[in-house]
Amino acid sequence: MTQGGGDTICGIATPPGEGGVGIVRISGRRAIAVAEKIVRLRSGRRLRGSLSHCLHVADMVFPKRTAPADPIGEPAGKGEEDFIDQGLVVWMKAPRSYTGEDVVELHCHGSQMVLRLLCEACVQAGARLAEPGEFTKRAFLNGRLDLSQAEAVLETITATTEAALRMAQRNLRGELGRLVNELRERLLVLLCEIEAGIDFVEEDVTFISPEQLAAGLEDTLAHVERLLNCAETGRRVREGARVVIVGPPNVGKSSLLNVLLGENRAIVTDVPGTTRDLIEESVVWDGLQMALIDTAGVRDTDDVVEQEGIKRTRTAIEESDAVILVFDVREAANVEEGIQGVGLVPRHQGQHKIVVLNKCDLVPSELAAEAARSVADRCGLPVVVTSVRTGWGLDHLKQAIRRSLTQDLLEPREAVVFVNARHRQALERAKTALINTRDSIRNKRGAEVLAVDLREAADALGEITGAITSDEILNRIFSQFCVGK
Ligand SMILES: Nc1nc2c(ncn2[C@@H]2O[C@H](COP(=O)(O)OP(=O)(O)OP(=O)(O)O)[C@@H](O)[C@H]2O)c(=O)[nH]1
Ligand SMILES: [Mg+2]
Repeated sequence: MTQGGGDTICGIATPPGEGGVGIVRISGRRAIAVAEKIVRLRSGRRLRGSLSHCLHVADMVFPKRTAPADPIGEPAGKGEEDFIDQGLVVWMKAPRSYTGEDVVELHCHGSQMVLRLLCEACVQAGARLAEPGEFTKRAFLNGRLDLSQAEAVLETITATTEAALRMAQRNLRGELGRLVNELRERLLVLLCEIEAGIDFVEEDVTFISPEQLAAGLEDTLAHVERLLNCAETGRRVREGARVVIVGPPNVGKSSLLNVLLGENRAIVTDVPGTTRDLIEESVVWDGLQMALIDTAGVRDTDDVVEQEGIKRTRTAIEESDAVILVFDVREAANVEEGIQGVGLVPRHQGQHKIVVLNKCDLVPSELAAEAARSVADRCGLPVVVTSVRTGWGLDHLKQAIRRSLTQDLLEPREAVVFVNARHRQALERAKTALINTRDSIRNKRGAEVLAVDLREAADALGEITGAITSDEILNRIFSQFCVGK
């Protein structure tokens, strides 16, 4: 499988700029031969004769350089080697390497000049400069990674929050690939049964009953839908979720924003209608990024500025991933009215909503607890009792927000894989094809028709892992990588 006919490639694996260490990577059938022209192990051994997967101290030199060698010293004598740097060298024998080919890494000082010269030396020694993502592409082509894992390499490199990183690493470990493969295998088994049925139609043998087929389809469809839900979580985690704080005037929305941000961002007064405009700030909680948005309290008003503020509140609600509905606990009886006042339907699915009953310091605790129970029963929404003044309930609220946005992403027991836009498209196609198959069974269409749709669903799933792929898909994915990856 490995060491195919392709060229031997080289590239700088570390980021541009100065650093402690810089790494040039070489991969391909001739990687060791190329490196042997450049590295001189201090042990005096040849690279090939030294241990694989171990670091060796080495000088790195130009194999042969024709141009005037040393601009500040003596010109190099005939056959004399130009010293580039000293460092460490590791070689990894195929197939136990990132790409599945022979790989050599030259660890030198983190200087762009040294790294450039080393690449130049590699090219002189017979390698060519790698294209973006070419190392990872080779890893995929050699079966070291499936396509979802290759994408997870990029997602890992570009993750900016802990939650994004964890999700990327689940995919890197192959979880998405495993889930998708299981579904695809199941569809292929069903397809086999149906196709066998087609072949033996004359002999009147039934291979799979329509009921069995329908049950298999339903189950697969449910899994595909679950993965599609992960896409939404994935987007929120990568881009940061939008959480909007709404409610009637003077209930403590701006106070809540300030305490959640840990800074006095919004003006707080006891005058109802203090906040007029949207106030947006981003925070990272436990590795999860989100934008918190404070809004103007919603009420009937003749004030044109306030009316505009309320209009903006409504737009912010429409664009949000989660809504925190804040009320004064003493007004708990009017919560439903208040929810309708901001234009929300309590039991409407899709957007996450949390009711906050604030200012609980102003009422006896049993009363607050009773109010929370009653609101939860009536509205069917999670309710958190808080006092921004004393800090009561704020940790609980943070947890509730986090949970609603991530479906427990940060708890390992409820694994959420990262479904990116490409996976989502493929899953949508699979879903449509599965629904078509289901309709065909219900309408008693022929096995040939079923087979076409099932095949389409299996192929769509195959695109996620790269079991089914095209140059176009591969180019699109790997061109997003940097050169040394
Ligand atoms: N006792 C008590 N007072 C609070 C609490 N939270 C906020 N307040 C007070 O309530 C008043 C209104 O607070 P804000 O945060 O400005 O309320 P708001 O909902 O943003 O009001 P608008 O911007 O006018 O819609 C201020 O005097 C706060 O100090 C709380 O938990 N307990
Ligand atoms: Mg306010």
